[in-house]
Amino acid sequence: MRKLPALLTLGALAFAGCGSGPSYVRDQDATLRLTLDEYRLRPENITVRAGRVHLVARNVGRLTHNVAVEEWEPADEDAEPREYARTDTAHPGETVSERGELRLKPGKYRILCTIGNHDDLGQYGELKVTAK
Ligand SMILES: [Cu+2]
Repeated sequence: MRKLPALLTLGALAFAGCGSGPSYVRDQDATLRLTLDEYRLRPENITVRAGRVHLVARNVGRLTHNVAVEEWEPADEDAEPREYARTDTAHPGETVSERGELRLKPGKYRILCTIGNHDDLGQYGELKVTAK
């Protein structure tokens, strides 16, 4: 009986450590809920079902931020990545959402802050859109 908690702990550790890639946070009700600060966007890896998607980004930092959804890799290396959506600029303490209607097909997308050089400073993440 006394071994049970230890086994459970080991099981949890094994589960947390398995898989080679990043772990993805699954959205709730097709809404990507993101938190922004200097210079991060959390969760960094998020997954959502294809179709209509909503962005809700809360700025908990001290500078202004936003969120854009771009294609992961432009087909043409020299081309600017296509942008699918962008939120308004969020001032500290504000929550913003997407402008217009955002619909995404299955695939991999980049989510990032387009303000200043925040993207270069690490304010980006990966969005995986799945068919189901
Ligand atoms: Cu930013």
